[in-house]
Amino acid sequence: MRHQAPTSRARLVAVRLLCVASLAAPAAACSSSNDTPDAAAPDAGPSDADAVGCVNDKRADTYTANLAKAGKAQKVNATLTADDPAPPARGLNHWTVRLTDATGAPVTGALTVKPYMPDHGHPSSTQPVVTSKGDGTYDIAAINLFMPGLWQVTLSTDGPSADDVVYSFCIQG
Ligand SMILES: [Cu+2]
Repeated sequence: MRHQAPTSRARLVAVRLLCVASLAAPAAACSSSNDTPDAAAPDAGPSDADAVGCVNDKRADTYTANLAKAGKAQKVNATLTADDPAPPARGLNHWTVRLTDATGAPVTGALTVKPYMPDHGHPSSTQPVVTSKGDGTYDIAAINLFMPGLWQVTLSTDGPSADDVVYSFCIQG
């Protein structure tokens, strides 16, 4: 039995719906689908789900298609226009992002992508391969989210639009 705080139910339901939609995903990637969000017991602390899946972690973004994030410096806005698998999952992920500056113009400069697990204090084992399309979109291949837990994928631009955009996802086992 896993106990969910009421405020986490919407996210859990979203996760379950996404899992249902991802019929090709391994069953292990959808381990939360057997949870019982209507459990009546109060949430007295970290739950089983927190320990194994970070599904209640408020640092994690709630996944949607075309998920938009603003940079820390408010100089860049990012949209995750495509991601395979969707939502991001354990293993190799392939993203397309679109970057615009504060005026809405496309950002076309160099982009560095760094996956990192803040709770474990380590980066990914390999560097993603970033290709600028020259129109504000970037192809980001081989984002290796190799273990379950919270991952932060930081997109760093340089030049006049230097900024860091952080996507955070709870990756299931
Ligand atoms: Cu780790």
